Formats: sequence, C-alpha cells, structure tokens
Amino acid sequence: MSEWAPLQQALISGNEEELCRLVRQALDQGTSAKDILNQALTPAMDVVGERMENEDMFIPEVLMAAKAMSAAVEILKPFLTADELNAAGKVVIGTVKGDLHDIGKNLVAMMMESAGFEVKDLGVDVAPEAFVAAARDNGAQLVCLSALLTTTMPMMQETIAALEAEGLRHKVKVMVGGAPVTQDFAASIHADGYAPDAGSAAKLAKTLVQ
Ligand code: B1M
Repeated sequence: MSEWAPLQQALISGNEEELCRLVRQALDQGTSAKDILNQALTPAMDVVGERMENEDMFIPEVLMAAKAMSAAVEILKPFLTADELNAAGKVVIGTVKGDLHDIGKNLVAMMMESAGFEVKDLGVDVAPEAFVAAARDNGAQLVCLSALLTTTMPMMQETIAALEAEGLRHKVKVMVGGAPVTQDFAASIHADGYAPDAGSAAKLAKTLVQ
C-alpha cells in the first residue's frame, strides 16, 4: 500500500477534517508541500474524475471531494510557489450569454482548480466580448464555455468568432460542454474539445494545454 493511501482515501471520500489533519501531520513530519500536492492530492483527484466519468461517484460526493481538496490546498499554499500551485496552466471559464445555469460550470471549475489550473471564473450570462477580454488579460491558454440551454448553444459559436475577430483564436484552445452539447456540435463550431462531465473536462484540459 502506498504511503499516501490514507491521505488519498480521505480526499476521495470527501473527509475534509481527516484530510486536513493528515496534510498537517505530513508537513510536521517534514514532507514537502509540493510532494503532498503532486504525489498524493492530484492523483487522488484524478481518481475522483475517473469515478465521476464512470458514474461510480455522484455530484454530491464529487463536490465533497473537491471541497476537501480546496481545504487541503489552502493549508499547503503558504509552502508552495505560484508556479507549483498553478502549474497546469491558465483557464477562463463561464456560462455563455443568456444562460444562468452554473452548477455544472462550477463543478468543472473546481475540478480544473483541483487539477492544478489557475481558473478565472467569469460566472454566468457571459458575453463573447467578456470572454475575449478575460482570455487576453489573463494570458489564458484555455477558454471553457458552458451552456445548458439549446437556445444559448449558438452563443458558443459567437464566442469563438469573437476570439477569432480579436486575433486570439490561435493562442487559446476552446473547450465546450453542458447537458445539450455534443461532440458533433463541438466539431461543427470548431471548438478544440468537448467533455461530457467535470472529471473528463479536467483530464481533457491537461491534454489541450500541453
Ligand atoms: Co433550467 N433548464 N432553466 N434552471 N435547469 C434545464 C437545463 C432543462 C433541461 C430543464 C427541462 O426542461 N427539463 C431546460 C432546458 C431545455 C433546453 O434548452 N432544451 C431548462 C430551462 C428551460 C430553463 C428555463 C428557460 C426555465 C424557465 O424560466 N422557463 C430557465 C432559463 C434561465 C436562463 O438560464 N436564462 C431555467 C432556470 C433554471 C434555474 C435558475 C431555476 C436553475 C439553475 C440554477 C443554477 O444553475 N444556479 C435550473 C436548473 C437547476 C435546471 C436543471 C434542473 C438542472 C441543471 C443542473 O444544474 N444540473 C436542468 C434539468 C437537468 O439537467 N436535469 C435544467 C446538474 C449539473 C451538475 O449538471 O449542468 O449538466 P450540468 O453539468 C455537467 C455536464 O453537463 C458538464 O459537467 C457538469 C458536471 O458533470 N458540463 C461541462 C457543464 N458545463 C461544462 C463545460 C465543459 C465541460 C463539461 O467544458 C467547458
């Protein structure tokens, strides 16, 4: 059994109190924050993502794991450099204009943060120009668009067009998702990627940003 197993089990089961206790204990024993993050927490969050994809874990359990991860990262933060914390890359995420659904988008943002991305969450009802400005100002490598309504899906295409018009399209990858969105739709609007759930979104983000 790996030395990290108790810590990883606490994270996967969303046991925030136990996870924080184990993280503090590991730090007290001289383990580096970087090792705790990279060797224990991040691989455990990958397991959460895979279980979510396979429907072995459900939304409330994933939210508890993500909340435990955030609490653990807060403990580690003072010991980590900015590069170690946000090593995976910079992401801008939001729900497209006209759409107020944010539960799934928040979950995707949490999973991306847990996977080591620096995430700028623009919220809901985000206009194409706001995505463009945020991508430019934050030096994002990835723009993530969420839509839950069939009537707001075309706004994804408009956002991609706005990135193109501003000359940013070749600098950023675009990922789309949300209940009505499909791989075919993503391909039809020339998005770089589509993910059906938050676990696979975080995994795909790593591939897209490489
Ligand atoms: Co709305 N709503 N809603 N709603 N709502 C749906 C989406 C609907 C399917 C319900 C129905 O009729 N059966 C329907 C859409 C029909 C359609 O377009 N075909 C609908 C409608 C019609 C509406 C209103 C128009 C109702 C009205 O006012 N007449 C209105 C629109 C408001 C607006 O947006 N302008 C409306 C309003 C609302 C509430 C405000 C009441 C509330 C939203 C609260 C909130 O988000 N803070 C709400 C809710 C809760 C829902 C349902 C019930 C649940 C959505 C949800 O949160 N799911 C929904 C029905 C349903 O889905 N069963 C419905 C849980 C969430 C974890 O899943 O968001 O799919 P989801 O996210 C998943 C994946 O899709 C994926 O990962 C997530 C986690 O695994 N994912 C991504 C999401 N974004 C991603 C981005 C990615 C990758 C993956 O990459 C970038």
